Amino acid sequence: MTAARVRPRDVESYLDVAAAGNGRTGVRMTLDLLDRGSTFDDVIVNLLGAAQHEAGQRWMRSSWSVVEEHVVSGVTQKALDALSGTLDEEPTTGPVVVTCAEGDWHSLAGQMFAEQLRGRGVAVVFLGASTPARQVEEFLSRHRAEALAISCNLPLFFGGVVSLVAAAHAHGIPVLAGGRGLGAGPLRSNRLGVDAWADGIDAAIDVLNSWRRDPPALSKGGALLDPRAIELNSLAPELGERAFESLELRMPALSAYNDAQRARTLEDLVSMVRFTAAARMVDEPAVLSEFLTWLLDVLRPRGVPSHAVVAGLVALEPAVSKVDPAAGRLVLAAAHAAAQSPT
Ligand code: B12
Repeated sequence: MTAARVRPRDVESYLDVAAAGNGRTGVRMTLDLLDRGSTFDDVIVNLLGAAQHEAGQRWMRSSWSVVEEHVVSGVTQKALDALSGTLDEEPTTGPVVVTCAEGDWHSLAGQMFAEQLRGRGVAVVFLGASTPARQVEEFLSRHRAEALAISCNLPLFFGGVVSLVAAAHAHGIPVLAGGRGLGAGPLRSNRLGVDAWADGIDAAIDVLNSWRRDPPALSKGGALLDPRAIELNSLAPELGERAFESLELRMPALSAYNDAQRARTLEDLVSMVRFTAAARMVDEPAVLSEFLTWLLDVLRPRGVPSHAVVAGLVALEPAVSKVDPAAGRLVLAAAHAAAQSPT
């Protein structure tokens, strides 16, 4: 039998059954691919991961609602658990504790990585979604761990990553981090005090093996984030509301918005402040510009023009500058860039 790699049409078929809520068939399709010779990693990344990614794209294009995304994620959870149940070899290394930073509810990404580790013979304790650092520290004080692996899926949780690093270092445990929130290179992780960043399972296994031979020197405590960035993050709801009020004076169209539209606009303003704070925490403007590119892509199919985003940024700038002048400059630069984007 020749080993079958997961193909794009497998992802399409999986999404059809998963979106219909057909968990049993979704699980069977997943296990069949494994039986036909696809590797464990291939099924996790190229079937389940690709399906989850496509669910996000369909939600973004407004062709699916949150309902379909939730239904597909539920089936993926079952499929992932079933895959995990096929592993019968005793682990040979570890344990590694895998967790999501506080606030981050994208447990599936963390669990996919956790199962990939198990598939490579590493004993894993997966703590799940959003875990407060103090409780992780308490757990690490009672359980031996070779490393703490953090899954960070949005830059909004950088503060949580820093607290987790401090929690692990307090017990002499090195920290590995990954996930889409940390970007495509080690820069963000380095600035957050993480000991190593990895883009996937192969690099992660290399790091863990090298730490076993040569344990890394650990810093005491976590990274020192700019206190103005931390303050900006905690003031985000207040600054968003202030900008909303000034936006109402400048954009008469806002008075015709219904309650739901007003709430979403306020939410977007608060997110703009939070992503600005995250960009400042790692000193990387791309954190804000990537968020704004994503926001424009989300709002376009929902009929919100790019000049509304520009107006939001302009309304935010004075209040943001008062807390953190460097962040104010980031917001202005982002407004100029957003003004060039297609409406
Ligand atoms: C399902 C989902 C949710 C579910 C999560 C359910 C769950 N139990 O996980 C729920 C409904 C909770 C959710 C909520 C939100 N979500 Co969401 N979500 C998704 C979706 C569709 C799939 C996520 C997923 O299953 N990932 C699993 C796989 C696909 O992730 P992966 O990154 O490929 O994982 C691999 C690697 O990253 C790596 N890895 C992961 N962790 C680690 C760790 C280490 C150490 C290493 C080495 C590697 C590693 O290994 C994994 C396996 O190979 C994504 C779309 C996407 N493209 O990811 C959006 C997405 C991430 N969400 C998004 C958003 C906006 C949100 C919300 C803010 C929405 C809202 N307004 O409420 C909230 C935030 C909630 C929170 N506080 O966390 C956006 C983020 C946009 C951005 N700016 O970056 C996305 C991209 C959707 C989109 N296309 O717009 N979401």
